[in-house]
Amino acid sequence: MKENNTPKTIRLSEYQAPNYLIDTVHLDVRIYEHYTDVISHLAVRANPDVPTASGQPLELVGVELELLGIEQDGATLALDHFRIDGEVLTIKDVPDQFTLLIMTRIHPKQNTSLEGLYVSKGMYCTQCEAEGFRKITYYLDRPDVMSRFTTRVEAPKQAYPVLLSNGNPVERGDLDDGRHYVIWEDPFKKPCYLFALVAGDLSVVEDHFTTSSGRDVLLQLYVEPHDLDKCEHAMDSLKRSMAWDEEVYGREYDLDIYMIVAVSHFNMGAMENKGLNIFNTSCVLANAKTTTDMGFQRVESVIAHEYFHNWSGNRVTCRDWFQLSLKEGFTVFRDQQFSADMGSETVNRIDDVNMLKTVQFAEDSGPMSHPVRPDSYIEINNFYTTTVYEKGAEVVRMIHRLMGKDGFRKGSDLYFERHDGQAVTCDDFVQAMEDANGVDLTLFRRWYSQAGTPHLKVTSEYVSDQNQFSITFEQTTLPTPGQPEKLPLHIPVAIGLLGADGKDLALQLSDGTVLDPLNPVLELKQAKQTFRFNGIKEQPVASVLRGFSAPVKLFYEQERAELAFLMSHDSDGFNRWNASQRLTVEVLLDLMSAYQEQKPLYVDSLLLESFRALLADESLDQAMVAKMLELPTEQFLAELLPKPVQVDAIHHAREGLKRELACGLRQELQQVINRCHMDPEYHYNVDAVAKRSLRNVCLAYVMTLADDEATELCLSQYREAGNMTDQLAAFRALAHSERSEKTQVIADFYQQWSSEALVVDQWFMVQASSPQPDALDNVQALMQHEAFEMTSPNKIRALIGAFCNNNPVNFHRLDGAGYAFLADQIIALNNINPQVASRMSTILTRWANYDRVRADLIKAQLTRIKAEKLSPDVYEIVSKALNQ
Ligand code: B3K
Ligand code: ZN
Repeated sequence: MKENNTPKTIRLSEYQAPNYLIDTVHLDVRIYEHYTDVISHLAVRANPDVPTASGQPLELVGVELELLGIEQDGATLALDHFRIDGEVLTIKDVPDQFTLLIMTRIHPKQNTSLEGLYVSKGMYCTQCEAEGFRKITYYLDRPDVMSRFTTRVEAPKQAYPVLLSNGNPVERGDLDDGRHYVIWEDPFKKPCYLFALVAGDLSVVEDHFTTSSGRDVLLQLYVEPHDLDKCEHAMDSLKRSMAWDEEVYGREYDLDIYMIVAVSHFNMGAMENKGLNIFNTSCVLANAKTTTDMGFQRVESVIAHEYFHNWSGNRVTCRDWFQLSLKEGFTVFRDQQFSADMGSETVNRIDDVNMLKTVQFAEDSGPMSHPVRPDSYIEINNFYTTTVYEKGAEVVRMIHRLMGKDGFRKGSDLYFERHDGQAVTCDDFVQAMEDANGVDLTLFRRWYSQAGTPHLKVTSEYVSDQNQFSITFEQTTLPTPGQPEKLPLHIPVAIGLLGADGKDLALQLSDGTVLDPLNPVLELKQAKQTFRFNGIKEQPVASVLRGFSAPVKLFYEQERAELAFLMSHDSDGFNRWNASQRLTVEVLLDLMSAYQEQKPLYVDSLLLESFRALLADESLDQAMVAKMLELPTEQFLAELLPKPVQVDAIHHAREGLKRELACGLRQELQQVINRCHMDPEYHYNVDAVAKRSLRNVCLAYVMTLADDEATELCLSQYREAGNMTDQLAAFRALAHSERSEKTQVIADFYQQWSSEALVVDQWFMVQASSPQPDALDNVQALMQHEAFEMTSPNKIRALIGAFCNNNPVNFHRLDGAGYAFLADQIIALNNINPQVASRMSTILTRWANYDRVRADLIKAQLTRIKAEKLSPDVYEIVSKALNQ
């Protein structure tokens, strides 16, 4: 663990190009029972682009390494020629060009940080992004140093028959003492964060892909033998991703082999190492029996995401870590486009926007708020955030909207061609878009540097005697840490005006501009702007920010009747759904007031009847109907509604609304359940997924009544389901109820699935998110369960993460027990896995959103954590949380 004596802030403004470059690296990694030796051969030269580089000392970084020896140009380096200060190895008096040989010893089996080289269930694997390579050897661990790597991996053959690294295998052989080796050569130069190595006893599934230019690529998926039946979907997703990137972006794969390895202990979803992706098992393994539809979707999108990085990230990489969104924002956008093309565009958009509004908006209004391109950090791992990823993707999406599909493609072609093999900046990306399209995006660039979610206040007016509809936008962004003043942004607002028949009216501005009927967009560039539409012969209903065309908070008052109208007529699927959400929120606000005033709950019949119509109409997109019926989550409402968050009122209003709707629509819900009957065979396609999601949304409603009939329905679905989507939906509905049958079902589910780690994660998650008052006691008891492991990020997320993130009413208990529980876990995890500990601690950064009592309780826990000896990861989050 790194210690935080004086955690240093790294600043973008202090970026300097490296004094030295490393042209080639040969790594010799020798795995022994108790330690691993790493012998690194480097070809180093002074950076010709830095005039002052020559004669400077060479400074390499290394963490937790035992240095066994160094040679420069073949001669052992005398002790007075180098020194080690903390993490820096400085070598004095180096020539302009020389070789270095560095021998180090590391202890992967003791590495629980899951960064660098570590062991997961007996298998050696690496995670080097962002700065894990320094835990393997001394190096210039920064992304603007790109080198050609060869890697020799050596290990006992019986225990580790599979030895992998980046690129192509060029040599293999047996050695004495039952050891063997393989040499890998990666022809592409890369930064060390893309280095990977695997040694283990793994089974492999193989396939092939022929690229557009006719090259054959061997595809390999390495898993534990027990998981061989869960590889098909990932392999299929990979082939579809490869074909899609050729078709949509003109990007072809460049090596002869593409390997994916599934690892159970992994901090994130997956890692795009060149030619050797390493995946969390949760993002690669899937089959009908063990994986929900949501799990299938996740596998498809993460497989695509990592594959797309081969161009957006690997061939063109980041100059420094402040530019992280250059590869992450762009690649998330690309995987979102891919998922939209594979399934339902609208449903994908709804899910992505929901997540953005719940998680990213919260981050952007708290103490960790930072621009898409941050200005500073203490620990870069803390900046793999939803702002860098998801808001970054929204920024790219806005460019896509402004350039249009073809213009965007011209821009991306130029970007890839111009910067292939380079480490570049977000600015270079925007520049390529500008140059390819002959446009000026100067103002638009502010999206990269300005933090915070813009508020967009909209007012409109219809003047009937002039046939004119005018709409006024006012944008403001609240101050964020380090940025007290905010400037107006360039905001594309997609818009439609609906006539009384529900059809879109033709849009012509008062200056004569006719908006493109296929993509009508207003471009805001000032703090306040009014647009006037002429020739509007009737009072229209405006549909604003269609497709969520910009990541802003929209404030536009519309009557409930208008929302109901949009809900059934808007030609934009996203806004149709959004109208139903807005109407639902209005009704929830009624119920929250009733709860607070202890009055009986009354549900506006407009919502009830709209839902009745949705349930009855089989001609509608059934996936959309399911989405519209899903109530906004408590976390979404906590972010959306005025502060302090009314934790209990939100919970009781939402539960009350579910029950009232279930009561009022019982018959219709039952009819949908009958109509969407369970299929004996599982198929993963748009229609089948839609049908299951609609059935299960209805099942959850019915079970809120928890009567005998509903319970029997759930029990029979639980028993008869032939796939995890249906089984888990029934399991969740029962486990979250007050019915006594649940005890048996919870025990039964574990018994059935105890040998499937990913299903056990679901089992933990369902119990951790139960709204019943015994949830925290159960979570605490489950921490002692045989399947729980404090060294497994998946288990921590499933139990501790699910309780603290997805169970607001229990986590925010007024006695503070939820907060104390989380703080205990953060303190324990700080020593085991700082990255995971730091992720968990972000939950406590939101104290300012809560009432005095809760805020004080959270702050007390933050203070308790801060008194510990902390990793820089946790230190950065906790200190920023306390200093807001
Ligand atoms: N690039 C990796 C994330 C690495 C996280 C380092 N803490 C996965 C991805 O975004 O594809
Ligand atoms: Zn990524």
